[in-house]
Amino acid sequence: MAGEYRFSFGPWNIHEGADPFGPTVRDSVEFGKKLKLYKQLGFDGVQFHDDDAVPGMDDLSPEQIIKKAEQVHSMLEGEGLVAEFVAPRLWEGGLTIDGTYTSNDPACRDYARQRSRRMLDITAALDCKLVVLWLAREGTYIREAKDSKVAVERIVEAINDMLAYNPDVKIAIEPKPNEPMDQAYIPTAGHAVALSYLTDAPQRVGVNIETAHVILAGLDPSDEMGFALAYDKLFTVHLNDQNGLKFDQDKAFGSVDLRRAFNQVRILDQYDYGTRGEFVGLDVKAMRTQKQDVATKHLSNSRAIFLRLLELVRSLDKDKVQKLINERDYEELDLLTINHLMGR
Ligand code: XUL
Ligand code: MN
Repeated sequence: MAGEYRFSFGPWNIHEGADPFGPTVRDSVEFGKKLKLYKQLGFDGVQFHDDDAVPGMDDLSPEQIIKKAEQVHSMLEGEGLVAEFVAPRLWEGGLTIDGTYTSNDPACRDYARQRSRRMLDITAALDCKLVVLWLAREGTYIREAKDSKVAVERIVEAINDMLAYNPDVKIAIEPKPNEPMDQAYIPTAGHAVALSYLTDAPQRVGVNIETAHVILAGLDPSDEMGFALAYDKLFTVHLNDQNGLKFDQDKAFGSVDLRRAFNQVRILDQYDYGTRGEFVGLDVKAMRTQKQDVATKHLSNSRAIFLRLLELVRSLDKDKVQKLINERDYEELDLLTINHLMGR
């Protein structure tokens, strides 16, 4: 069964374990060494932030950026890997404190536009056709700080600029309702899909559904996936897990709520996710307590849980399920599902 789905993660998913209350607890793993781990762990795709590929890109010329990205592309080829997507890391710089595309300061908006174009140069150099936009700082801490109508128009304008600059890419918006902002402008799949129809090329703008982000919005991840699938806009996923409404945890897939994870795998498999080249993307973090030499288990475990759940999805007695739906006996369907998850 493994091999039917291709899996990806980002280099940031192997990390040093710092949190807002304490420093790093593990050594950094050099990028080249991380790449060597992908195949060993069962992964074929690399998710990139622009500066994962080209560190310090703000201090480099466009030509230097492209050259460096081409070198990274050769490294990927050497490992038999492909770049799944590139995302602009727009939330760390001094010019993006008050937002990027929605900043009130035109100089900051201009920086965001230029940086996004460089990100698209990197995408092309990596022979990659997908961009992910997590709109980290496009929101407010207080409602009075920005105009929410203008903010949406500015996001559309920025996306149109990207669509025109690199006509080969599709753009997947990764909705998240909060963190770092109090309120984000594009918090759910519904917002992202609606926004896509304001752009110049709606068919090229879709979504990346992340489990944890959906839970933070108080919604169900498999339903958000179904919504995006109904619009043919589920360009990729960020599977992980989340224990209630708190900070974004990025826990291993299925580690909190197996049934919720089962339903995500179920909707993906039911609608042939992956057959148009989509990756099963993870966005997971190792626990801070994890020691250096075993700090990739969250990745291999998430993949293994997905594949085990896939077996359960496919072995579920579909006739029985349909019969119970026909009879409207959802109590029995509940038990059937739980028993199935418990291996009975
Ligand atoms: C943030 C998040 C990001 C995006 C990529 O919560 O999930 O890592 O996935 O920018
Ligand atoms: Mn993510």
